[in-house]
Amino acid sequence: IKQIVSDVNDPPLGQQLSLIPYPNSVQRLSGSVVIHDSVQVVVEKDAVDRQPVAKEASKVNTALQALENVLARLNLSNRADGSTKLTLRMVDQSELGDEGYRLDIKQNIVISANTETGLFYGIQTFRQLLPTRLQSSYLLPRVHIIDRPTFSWRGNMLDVARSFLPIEYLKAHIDRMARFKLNRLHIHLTDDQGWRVEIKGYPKLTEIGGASAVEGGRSGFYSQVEIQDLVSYAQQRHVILVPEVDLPGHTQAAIAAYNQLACDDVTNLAPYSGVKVGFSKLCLTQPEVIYPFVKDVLSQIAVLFPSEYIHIGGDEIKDPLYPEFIAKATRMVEALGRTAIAWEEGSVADNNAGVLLQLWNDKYDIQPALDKGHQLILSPCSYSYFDHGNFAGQPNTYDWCRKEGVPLERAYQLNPQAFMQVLGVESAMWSELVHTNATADNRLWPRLLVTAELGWSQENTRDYAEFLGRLDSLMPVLEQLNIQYYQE
Ligand code: TNX
Repeated sequence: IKQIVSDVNDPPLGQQLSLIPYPNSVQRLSGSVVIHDSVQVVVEKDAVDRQPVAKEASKVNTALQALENVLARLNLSNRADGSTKLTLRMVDQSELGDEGYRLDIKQNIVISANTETGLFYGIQTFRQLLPTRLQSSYLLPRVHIIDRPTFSWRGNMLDVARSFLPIEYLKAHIDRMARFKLNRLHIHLTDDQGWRVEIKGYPKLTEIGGASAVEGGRSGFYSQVEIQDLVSYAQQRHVILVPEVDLPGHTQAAIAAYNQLACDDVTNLAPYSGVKVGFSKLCLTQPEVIYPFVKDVLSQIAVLFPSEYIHIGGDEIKDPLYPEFIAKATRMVEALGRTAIAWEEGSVADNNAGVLLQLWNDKYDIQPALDKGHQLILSPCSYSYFDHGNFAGQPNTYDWCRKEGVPLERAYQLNPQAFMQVLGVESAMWSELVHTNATADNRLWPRLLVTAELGWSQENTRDYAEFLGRLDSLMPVLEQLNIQYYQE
């Protein structure tokens, strides 16, 4: 009994439940509910017609799968005579939005949502209320939770160009993100040091561009088949993959593969493995050479990544024709039926207001972009750059943006609600100095839980001391996910 009681996520009333991100509204009732060895899972169509409808199951597939996974890991069977009834209920309640849910734990358990995504997130919350270890029965606190995200964009960027990350790592990462309701994985696919995605008709991009990496980093590339597989893996976990092809700068890997993409007077055509930025560019005075290339690449990227967004980069380059290039590239993306994203520098171009701008430099003047009506993705480096140290002077980290690094508490101090026209938040892990899976884990976790909370939770539920307490209780979840997180 003692064992069971000590493991239950049921802190004293008045203290927050151990949940990250913290829900909008948590109403706790006294007492708890016990789940014995089995539950009875029921899928219902809506609040009016409370008949179990088997055919509706097809609409909640990913949620059901997630739930079955939770139950299986705890050795709970799903049986028609299960002692606790667990209902997934599709409802029509506008206050829950596209991703929100309601979780009621009383005698029985009901998760309601308007969408499959909402049900999926309700299950993630339910899961955090359960222990990770096997027990003979499970105690749950009695609660009513009503929850929906503050921001639609709750993202993380991985730079696979400087140093490659294997597809298995990306899959594990998607699983880890989904557990904390993160929903955008931005993959920085190309840069000076490598080109990581197969493009038909341009075999040298991956033969040559895929074979290089930053010194000490990993080379490699994803085939189109692998990307398709990854996309469906992410879809099942309600994560949207956001591909970035960094243009027109940060293109040495493409130039090393196809020399004609550089201007004729450029003599440095070799693959690059250093860490400098801002030295390479497509030859903007040769539109007849570069635009067909850009169009081919973006068109194939659009087919490979069916999601709404394509990121065209646009950072760190000086060229008089830069604004024109960005305007053209964002319109190409729009012609493909997608929303274009550019790093903040892209605001100088004559873009449509629908282009999203990703803010990265804390000191950037965003007013002109706001005036033009652009929505922002917030990645201000002094809070959100996870290639910076977990502490000042951490080996193999950058500190150009903030010499004290980006400790957990600093990351938590970003207040996205203080900005206008914000779509959401995204932390970025550049990989000039991140060459192994273990190092990636160390840079990403637990800081990514901050991103999850900033993107989801309301300002009035956020409290760093409480967050630390919740984090402490959720450490077994990080262990269960085999995360080699940074430990103070
Ligand atoms: C700046 S932020 C870059 C990257 C580097 C990063 C290192 C941005 C859009 N560009 O190319 O990897 O700093 O922290």
